[in-house]
Amino acid sequence: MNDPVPTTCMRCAVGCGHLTGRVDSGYGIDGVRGDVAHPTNRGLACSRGIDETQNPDGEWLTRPHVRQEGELRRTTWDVALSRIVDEFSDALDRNRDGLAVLGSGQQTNEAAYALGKLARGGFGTRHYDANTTLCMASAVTAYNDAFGSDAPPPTYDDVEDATTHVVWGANPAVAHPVLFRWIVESATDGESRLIVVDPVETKTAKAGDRHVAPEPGTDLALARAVLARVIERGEVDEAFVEEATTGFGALRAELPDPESAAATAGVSLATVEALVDALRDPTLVYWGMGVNQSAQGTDTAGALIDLCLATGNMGPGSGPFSLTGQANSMGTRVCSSKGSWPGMRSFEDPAERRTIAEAWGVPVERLPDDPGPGPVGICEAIGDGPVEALWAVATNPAAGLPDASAARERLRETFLVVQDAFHTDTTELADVVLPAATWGESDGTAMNMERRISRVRPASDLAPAVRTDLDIITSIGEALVPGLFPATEPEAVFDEFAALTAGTDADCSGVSYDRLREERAVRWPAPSAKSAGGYRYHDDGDWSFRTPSGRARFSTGTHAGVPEPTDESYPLTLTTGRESDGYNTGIRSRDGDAASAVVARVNPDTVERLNGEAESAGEASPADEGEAGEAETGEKAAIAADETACLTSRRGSIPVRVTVDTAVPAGTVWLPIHRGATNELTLPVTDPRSDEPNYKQCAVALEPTTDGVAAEEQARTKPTADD
Ligand SMILES: Nc1nc2c(c(=O)[nH]1)N[C@H]1C(S)=C(S)[C@@H](COP(=O)(O)OP(=O)(O)OC[C@H]3O[C@@H](n4cnc5c(=O)[nH]c(N)nc54)[C@H](O)[C@@H]3O)O[C@H]1N2
Ligand SMILES: Nc1nc2c(c(=O)[nH]1)N[C@H]1C(S)=C(S)[C@@H](COP(=O)(O)OP(=O)(O)OC[C@H]3O[C@@H](n4cnc5c(=O)[nH]c(N)nc54)[C@H](O)[C@@H]3O)O[C@H]1N2
Ligand code: SF4
Ligand SMILES: [Mo]
Repeated sequence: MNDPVPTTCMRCAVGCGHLTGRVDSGYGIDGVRGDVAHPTNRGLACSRGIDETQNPDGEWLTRPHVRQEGELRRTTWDVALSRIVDEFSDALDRNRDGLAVLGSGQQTNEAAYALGKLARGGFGTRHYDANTTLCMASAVTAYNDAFGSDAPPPTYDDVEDATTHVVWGANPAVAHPVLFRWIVESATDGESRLIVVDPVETKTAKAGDRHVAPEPGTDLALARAVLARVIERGEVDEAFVEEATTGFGALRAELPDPESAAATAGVSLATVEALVDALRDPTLVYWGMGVNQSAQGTDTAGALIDLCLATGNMGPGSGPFSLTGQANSMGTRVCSSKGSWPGMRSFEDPAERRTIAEAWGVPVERLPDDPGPGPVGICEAIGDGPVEALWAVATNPAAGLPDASAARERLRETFLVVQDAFHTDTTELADVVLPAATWGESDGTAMNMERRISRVRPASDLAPAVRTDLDIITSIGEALVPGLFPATEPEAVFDEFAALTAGTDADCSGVSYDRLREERAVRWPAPSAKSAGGYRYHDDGDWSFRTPSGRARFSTGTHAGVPEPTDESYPLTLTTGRESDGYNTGIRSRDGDAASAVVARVNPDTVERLNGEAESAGEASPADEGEAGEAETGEKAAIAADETACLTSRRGSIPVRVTVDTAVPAGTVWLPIHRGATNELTLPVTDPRSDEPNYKQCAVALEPTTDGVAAEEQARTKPTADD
């Protein structure tokens, strides 16, 4: 590898430092490996992080396109940008909220900051959000509720010191491999242990000492059962609760009895006892999408924080540690003006709004005073609200949003600008497509899940018609809001952002590109050029949370049931998750299999039960009611391993290839999220506190077909309304 460039992996929020090789001539990168000098990973890296960075699948965008006479046609940047400027200014003239913007945790801080500045300070729209709301918003809301500030208190340094590791609704063996290695190393040390809470027996669960398998969507009941037993057994850390928290009495009064809550979760009391036992040792509670992506995601994340607070599992070697997903999802939280102003300043606080407006040189009335309805709500505001134009940057909502067919219909209705590095499900619907630089081509910074800022550096020149996100955003900004971007170079934009965070909880003002060159990565809060953050809220042995009382707050959420329970017509629960070799909507990892059916993992008992029921129903299996139920031979259709079947929810119907797998519990169907078809089935219900969708449970029916063609046909003809 000649002259390797130190950079940060942009595939997940572990935030490993990589060294990227330059090609001798032309564009592209030549080899990627872990950076031994990087303080986060010390040379470690995972194979997918490397493969997908150096050799992504996907069809690159190389030129701007505009839609003419119904077709996307190649064009010049001048034509594309002037079309955008005309349409955006028309939309803004009618209603500031008529222009919607969607950003991403896959942009650099510099691009995310600039996009937020333009959306909120330049356009003044409420309808701005990012794909990070599909991901981390419930954790963010729960942290703010509990601590008066976002982001996990612990850091990676605490992993080594923990004795109990509880991984709840996350599969880091697949999603965060390098972190998972540290967790396993710590959990196999002496008396240490790894407990995994997941309905599915995942790779992470298989590696654990105990697998707790609740019924899908009952985590809040389980967490409350554990807390109720902590109290009954006298395991509360009274001194910590007394000194550093509020609201324990109110929570206690709301707690269910442990037996009934455990029964709701489908978990034995012995399992609850084992969790109580384990929490007596220094414990890190990690969680992921199995918790956040729920209509009660905020309450469930809050209940995990409550468990840590009540058992005194706060402080080095312990605490609530949400596993951030996308590489720069944390950066989006700190700098993008999505749910809080830069530096995590409160959105609703008029004084903070004035500070930001002054710094940006815009009238304070232009800045919205609420952060808007989230990506699902923004999409619904096309048609049902004022949204006339939508600009999607580094996100693929046509595949990533729940109830994706309905979302696609709406996206078709609006003037849609898509800024991406690859052709996606969303570029297909776009009116203007802008080819952007991606991993290995951009300059800037990213923040990992433990608050560490690290440089992202290009190892390749840009292809001739490709431009960086920051360049595109500031160009559109300059045309529509002249003077908004006095600085357009990444380093100057970083400095502008960092200065705005001075004195805030997420103080990055002591971080500069020069410092990052020296140290590779620095954790915030870093108020001076020498300081860097560690465990939060715990200074010199005293607790100081960012709430008005200075104490952490318990929450009171109780389990309310899943939003779409199973019933006779839709008797199974669909859940969705990640695979090792797939990435989100699969744009960089779909290996030409778009035409094949999505693989659905199903327990063999489920298959047997469905076939048995169909047979004993005598007259017909459910599919026979459709047109393609019976083979021409007249044989009764049945669901079978490695055969195609039809998976239907109230939103839609797709062909799937059935894989029989005992890791998936009976009554559940598991689909990977990496294919566009998956979200045709999912439910657009969101957590009212965080706006995060309930991606992890909805009711579905699995029905046999006779062959793949029949399944396609059946999927298309199946009535999708609630019939
Ligand atoms: N290989 C790979 N790595 C990735 C990504 C990727 O796409 N591929 N994406 C990145 C991103 S953006 C993110 S957000 C992270 C996500 O990382 P994770 O949160 O680990 O991802 P998921 O697989 O979506 O969900 C985690 C687990 O939740 C479980 N689950 C489902 N329903 C329930 C439930 O009701 N209760 C409980 N307790 N668990 C449940 C699923 O079975 C699954 O194992 O991964 C990041 N890393
Ligand atoms: N059913 C179900 N749905 C889910 C989830 C689930 O668990 N289940 N998980 C949700 C989660 S956690 C997430 S994070 C979302 C992700 O949802 P999306 O944002 O819709 O999906 P991604 O595939 O991450 O899309 C990111 C896009 O950014 C582009 N890109 C990458 N780098 C750059 C860059 O530097 N510049 C530009 N302009 N473009 C770039 C990629 O090519 C890709 O098209 O999906 C959500 N959807
Ligand atoms: S663990 Fe995450 S950040 Fe590290 S190399 Fe793998 S994908 Fe990249
Ligand atoms: Mo995510």
